[in-house]
Amino acid sequence: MRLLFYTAGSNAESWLEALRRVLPEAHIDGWPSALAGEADYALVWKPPVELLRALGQVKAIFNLGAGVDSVPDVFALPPDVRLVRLEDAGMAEQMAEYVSHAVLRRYREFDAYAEQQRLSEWRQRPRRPKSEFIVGILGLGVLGTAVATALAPFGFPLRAWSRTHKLLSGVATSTGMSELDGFLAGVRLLVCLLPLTSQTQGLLDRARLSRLPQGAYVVNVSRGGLLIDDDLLVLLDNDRLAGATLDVFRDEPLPPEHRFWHHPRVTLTPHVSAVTLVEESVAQIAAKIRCLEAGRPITGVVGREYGY
Ligand code: NDP
Ligand code: OXD
Repeated sequence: MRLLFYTAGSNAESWLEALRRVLPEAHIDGWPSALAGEADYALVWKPPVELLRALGQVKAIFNLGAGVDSVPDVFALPPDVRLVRLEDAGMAEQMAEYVSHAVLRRYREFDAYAEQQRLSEWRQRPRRPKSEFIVGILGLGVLGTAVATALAPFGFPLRAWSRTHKLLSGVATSTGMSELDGFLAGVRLLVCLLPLTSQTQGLLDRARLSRLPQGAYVVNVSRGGLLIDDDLLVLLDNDRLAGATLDVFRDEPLPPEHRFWHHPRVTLTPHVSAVTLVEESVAQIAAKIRCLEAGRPITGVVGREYGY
């Protein structure tokens, strides 16, 4: 079996070492390779379009991440080639940690207490009614579900929005564009866990963000392209929104001149809310390759018509 491997990241050696250990029978070529056309499987992160064009009859292309938006021109891949994404692979727990922290920080007003400490001010703030602190999750897939499940024991009212109808105990669900405005109304903390697709690109613009109540918070942990940066900044500047926690950006690394860096209402992290774990990911991909070789179906195949 021949694998073609490529990552735009800096840890190619860790991937290759893990792959050789888990799939000792495989012959692994790194891109660029004259043998790309003979590969049975391609394992890629942010591949150049030339790599995809060089592939022959691959049985599957494995994306080394959950989001496939960095695979150029997904729609141009031959329709019979499966594009497979990572499903959880250790990211759900990380995402649950990150978002729980963001929610508890805002609800329990830890920033206000930090400021009080700076001023040596001993003052107990009144407890805010939890029933009014509605957390809304855009995207109730693998990661959105993990976040909702982690938040449920705290007792926040939870809402989630997805493309197709979903049922999750303790979560009020809604579906599709016609229900989006109703979903946003009343959400005090909005978590974005949608994939970046032609349907979701720029979804969080000024009009949609303005549906959130005065003083709401935004947490974007999926892709920067979902959010219109300038629209968010206007709403933060004019006190309409109280704060944003951003892990993902249109341009990464975030350019030094971007206003997000120093905005008092923005907290940012460098795309670390859920990092790809090499061992877990390689184990998942190897298990799927074994299924395919045995003629069994696999999950995580990207639906080309929706782009995720
Ligand atoms: P899933 O595919 O499991 O879930 C995606 C969810 O979004 C589903 O609920 C889906 O609806 C919903 N959705 C997709 N398109 C639309 C639409 N047009 N309208 C409404 N809902 C929509 O993905 P994951 O949960 O695994 O990952 C989500 C994203 O998180 C990834 O695409 C990636 O961009 C990002 N990510 C970020 C990381 C980071 O470190 N910051 C790490 C890992 C992932 P339905 O359920 O109906 O299909
Ligand atoms: C992913 C990511 O999509 O790391 O997996 O952002």
